[in-house]
Amino acid sequence: MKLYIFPIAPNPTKVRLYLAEKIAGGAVIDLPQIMVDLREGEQKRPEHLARNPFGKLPVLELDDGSHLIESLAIIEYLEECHPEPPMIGRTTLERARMRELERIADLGMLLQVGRIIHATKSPLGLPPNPGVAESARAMLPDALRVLDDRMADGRPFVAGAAPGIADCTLASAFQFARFGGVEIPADFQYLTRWDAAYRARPAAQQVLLA
Ligand SMILES: N[C@@H](CCC(=O)N[C@@H](CS)C(=O)NCC(=O)O)C(=O)O
Repeated sequence: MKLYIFPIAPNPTKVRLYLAEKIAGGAVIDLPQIMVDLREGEQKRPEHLARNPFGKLPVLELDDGSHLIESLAIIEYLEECHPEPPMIGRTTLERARMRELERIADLGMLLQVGRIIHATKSPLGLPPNPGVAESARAMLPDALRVLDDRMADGRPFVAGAAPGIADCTLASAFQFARFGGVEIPADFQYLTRWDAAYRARPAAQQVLLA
């Protein structure tokens, strides 16, 4: 298998954080990571479009030559191949909670941060779109409030006592926000604290650049 990625880009980053956490937790996963340079537009070249017709990252190339082209599907596939340590949860309810928080982090934060950045100063050179930036900025606090409230019980990770896929998505979103200058208000105190603690983890340090 091979994983096609680009550093900083949030969807590849959440898969890379997931892999770093699994490996730090003892899983043996030999998965070469190959860079497709988004700044050079390599994702739109025929060789990459053959992997993913949307021209996006990440892509997981399987040993039979077929591809998985959605970050969450890639993570769920890897998790089923390597169940230990569990990064989605052990019980039915734990898994539902983890997936719920991961979706809130992804749709409520990562996606909105991406919309703000690409609508203001897109690293991919997309044209500015003030209306999109404004609507994404208006949506962001709702998800941050829900996540902050959930973490107000003092849990060290987004869904509880152990790192999981919600942490990977959230850390990727925070990194992209820093990279793109999207400010996260400090009054989300539990999130702010989590961000500092999560970033200091050795697994996160291997992946995060900002
Ligand atoms: N839903 C997809 C989104 C993938 C995506 O938007 N990837 C971005 C990087 S974070 C990308 O490759 N953008 C390049 C482009 O749009 O040209 C996933 O979760 O994997």
